[in-house]
Amino acid sequence: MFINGHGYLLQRVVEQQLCQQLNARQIDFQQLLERLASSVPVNTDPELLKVSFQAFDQDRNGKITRDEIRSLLRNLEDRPTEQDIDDMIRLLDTNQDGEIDYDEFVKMMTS
Ligand SMILES: [Ca+2]
Ligand SMILES: [Ca+2]
Repeated sequence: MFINGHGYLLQRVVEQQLCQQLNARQIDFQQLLERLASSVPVNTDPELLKVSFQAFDQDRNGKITRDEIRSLLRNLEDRPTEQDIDDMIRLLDTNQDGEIDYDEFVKMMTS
């Protein structure tokens, strides 16, 4: 199994995405992590949920595809395998249409 579960993985993605956004305001990664550590969990903050969904949905069509997940996770230090990506999609894609929409994403993050 890949790191400590998908919630943790998604949180890492959110951190990375927020870091990129905050870089423009001269906040470094260490400060960002401290800020995140002292703030509410990602899954209770609607703004963070939106940011994290948009981090995955790179073409902004409202659906996350396997390719989008793969290209985003490739940037993380803990590189997932194809099996990890399969597991993640299976977990998220509750209506099993092969893509993850915002409702499915939110349901997973807040459950
Ligand atoms: Ca998309
Ligand atoms: Ca779906």
